Amino acid sequence: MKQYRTYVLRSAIAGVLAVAGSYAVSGWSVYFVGSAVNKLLITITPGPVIAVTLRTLGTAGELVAFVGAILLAVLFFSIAAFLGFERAVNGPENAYGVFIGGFLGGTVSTLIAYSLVKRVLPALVMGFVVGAYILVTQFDRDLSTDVDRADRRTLLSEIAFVIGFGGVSYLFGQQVTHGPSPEEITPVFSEDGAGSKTEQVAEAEELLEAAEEKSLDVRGMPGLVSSIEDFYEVDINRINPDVVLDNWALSVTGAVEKPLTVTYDDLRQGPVEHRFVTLRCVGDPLNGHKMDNALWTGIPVSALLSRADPQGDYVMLRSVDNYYEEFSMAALKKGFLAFGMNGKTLPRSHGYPVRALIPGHWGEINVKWIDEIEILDEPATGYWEKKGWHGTGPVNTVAKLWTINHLPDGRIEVGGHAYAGTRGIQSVQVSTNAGRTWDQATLGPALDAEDAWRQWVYRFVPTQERMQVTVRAVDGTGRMQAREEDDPFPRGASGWVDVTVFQRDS
Ligand SMILES: Nc1nc2c(c(=O)[nH]1)N[C@H]1C(S)=C(S)[C@@H](COP(=O)(O)O)O[C@H]1N2
Ligand SMILES: [Mo]
Repeated sequence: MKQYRTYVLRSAIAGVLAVAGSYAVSGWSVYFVGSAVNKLLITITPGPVIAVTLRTLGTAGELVAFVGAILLAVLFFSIAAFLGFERAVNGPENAYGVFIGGFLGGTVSTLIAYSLVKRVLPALVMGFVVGAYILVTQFDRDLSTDVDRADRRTLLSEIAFVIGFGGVSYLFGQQVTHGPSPEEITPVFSEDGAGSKTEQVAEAEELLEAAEEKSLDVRGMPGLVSSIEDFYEVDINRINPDVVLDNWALSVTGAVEKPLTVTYDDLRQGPVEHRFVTLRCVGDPLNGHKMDNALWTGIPVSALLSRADPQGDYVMLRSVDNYYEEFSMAALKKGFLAFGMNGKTLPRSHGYPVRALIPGHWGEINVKWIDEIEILDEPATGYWEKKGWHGTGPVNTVAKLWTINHLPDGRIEVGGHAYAGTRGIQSVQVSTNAGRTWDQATLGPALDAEDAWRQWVYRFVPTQERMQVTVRAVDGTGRMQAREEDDPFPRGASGWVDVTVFQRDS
């Protein structure tokens, strides 16, 4: 029975090899088995448990879940390998017996892998790794002896092999992960399409240039348009979906007269528009940076809706990452379906191939990787709302203080961005005496857009070593930014941004 321990250890080794092999071919993608198990865990764990874990452990919780998922994946394939070893050891004492063992371990592994990642090639690779390991270790086994010192030495060399294999797989996986992401460098309409389409790119570039010129020239201040790399990102999964266009379509379903499914190419037929749209996450801290603005290229949602003839007052947007958010039909009708960002193809991180943009609402209903627009008769509960958030409505008004400069003439220059969704920004006010008196900040030029932020700047002569600068915005309806302070959870941060500024850089 001493051999039993050897086979448990070898099974564990096979499990590690299988997961490493998966990383080698799939890299850091949804087809990596660790990611698939992670997703499975998220799906079967009750929402409240996830919510509590995330709130108590923060992103560390995500990491714990991810490491747990990888260990669980190793366990799955160890069990498959163990079945194979068991057959190889207890079956006929000849090459045929060994072969049966290898075949069994490999096949079970392939089936498990396929049921998890739903891709043939990565599944076959994992099955092959497990099967081959069983064959190689069992063929030169002296069937008559137990584990002795010599066998222990082979085990050590096998462990060394695992480490080597893991390292090589890691390198391969990194290659797969960090190969050039094609979308980020491809113009939203490439030149080999219909000739007129390059016009779209020219239009986008012109708009971006004009926006650049409108940006305030204040040292260190982010521009009116965020770059693709700097645009904040919030995802429910650690690894973003990697959508293959052949397997993707967008459907309008539910309470509609004419259910509809369109392909990527259909969508891009137009009517194509470019819109500046600002997004802000409901989880963004009062003076945080989960707020950005980009130029998006796409089509109005209404172009699709009119063809489907929807009958309900609510909608659930669904996505390939199992994300779903519900809100009103009225808001959806003004929405936009974007396949381009800043003149480029929409990058994977921001929802390739298509994302929703709903004017004036919190970021969460701007569903990325969208594949279904389900029209509902009755309200329902979205992903974040199940976890206690209320982030499907219009954004709160906010003025951020992001930039502080000490000018050569001794004055202090403060500035930032203000956003109130479709209400727009009427003014930004600054106080340097704890709110006793207020002054108007200078607003930067507005973009030609219904849902975009504004920049502001204010300069003052410091009268004290240390000064408290408070800033607040008034929205386009004349309403003052709410004064009561509140955390982002559950309805978005509120209060006025308050920053202490020192007279001199020290
Ligand atoms: N499919 C999907 N869509 C999603 C999310 C997600 O995790 N999955 N996150 C949402 C949240 S909470 C926000 S704030 C915005 C962020 O968009 P960005 O990552 O492009 O900035 O996307 C929303 N859309
Ligand atoms: Mo968000």
